[in-house]
Amino acid sequence: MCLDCGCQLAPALTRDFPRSPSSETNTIMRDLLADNDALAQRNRDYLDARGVVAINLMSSPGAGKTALLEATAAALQGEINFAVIEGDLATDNDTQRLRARGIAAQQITTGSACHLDAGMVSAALDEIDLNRIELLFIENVGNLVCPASFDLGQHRNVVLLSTPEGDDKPAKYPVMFRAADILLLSKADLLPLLGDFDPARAERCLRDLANPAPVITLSARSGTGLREWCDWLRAALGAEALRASGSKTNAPAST
Ligand SMILES: Nc1nc2c(ncn2[C@@H]2O[C@H](COP(=O)(O)OP(=O)(O)OP(=O)(O)O)[C@@H](O)[C@H]2O)c(=O)[nH]1
Ligand SMILES: [Mg+2]
Repeated sequence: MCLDCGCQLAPALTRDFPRSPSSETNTIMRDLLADNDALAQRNRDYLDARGVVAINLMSSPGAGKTALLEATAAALQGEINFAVIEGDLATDNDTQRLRARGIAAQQITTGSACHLDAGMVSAALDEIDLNRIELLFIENVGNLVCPASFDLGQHRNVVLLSTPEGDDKPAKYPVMFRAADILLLSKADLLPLLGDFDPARAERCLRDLANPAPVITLSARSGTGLREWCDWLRAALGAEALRASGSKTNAPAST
C-alpha cells in the first residue's frame, strides 16, 4: 500500500464499493499534487536551461525498462549521451547493472513509496553532471498506477507493456496509458511462444482511450523495433531543441 500518495483513499469506481474521500482528504491530495507540480516545473526549467531532455519510463514491474536502457545505450553509443535516474523501492541493482555497462546512473530508493515524485528527482539531479548529457531517462518504480499521476519535470512519457502481461492492459489501467507519448510493446521475441498477445488489440485499447501515440513492437533481447525507438528519441530531442530555441517549456501531454 502506498503511504505517500494517498492512493488507498481514492474512490473506487464500482457500485459495490461506493467509497468517496472526505473533503479534507481531497484538499490534502490537491495540495500535495499542486506542490509536486510546482517542483516538477522547476525541474523542467532547470533541465531546459541545460539543454537536457528528460524521459519518464513507466511500466509494471519487470516489463523490461532497464533492459531497454541497456539496449538503447548500445544502439546510441557515440551519438547521444544519456544518464539514468533509477527508481525502486529497494536495492540499487538496476543502477549497478547500468554502471557496469558504462552508463551514468543515480539510484533513488523510495522505501515504501510506489512512485517517484518531483522532490526525489530534484535531489537526484544534483548528483548528475548534466553538462555531459543531452538525454536523461528517469526509470520510474514498476507500477501501472501511481507513477502516471506525478509529474517529475519530464518532457515525454514512455510506457512499456510487455507481451506476457496481456494485450488488454491499456483498457484496465487507463490513467497510465492515456499519459503515454509512446507505447512500447516489449519482449516481442516472446510473441510466438505466448500465442495470445495481439499487438493490434493492444493498440486498439490505446486508441479507445483517445491516445494517438505511436506504438512500437520491440524486443531489447532480439533488437526488433530498436531502430524505430531510437528514431523516436532523435525526433523528441529535435522537437525539444526547436521548442527551446523559440518558446516556453511544455509538460508532457497528460500528467
Ligand atoms: N524475453 C525477453 N526478456 C526480456 C526482455 N527485456 C527484458 N527481459 C527480461 O525481463 C526481466 C525484467 O527485465 P528488467 O529490464 O529488469 O525489467 P524492469 O522493467 O527494469 O524491472 P523493474 O525495474 O524491476 O520494474 C529480466 O529477466 C530480463 O532479462 C526482452 O526483450 N525479451
Ligand atoms: Mg528496472
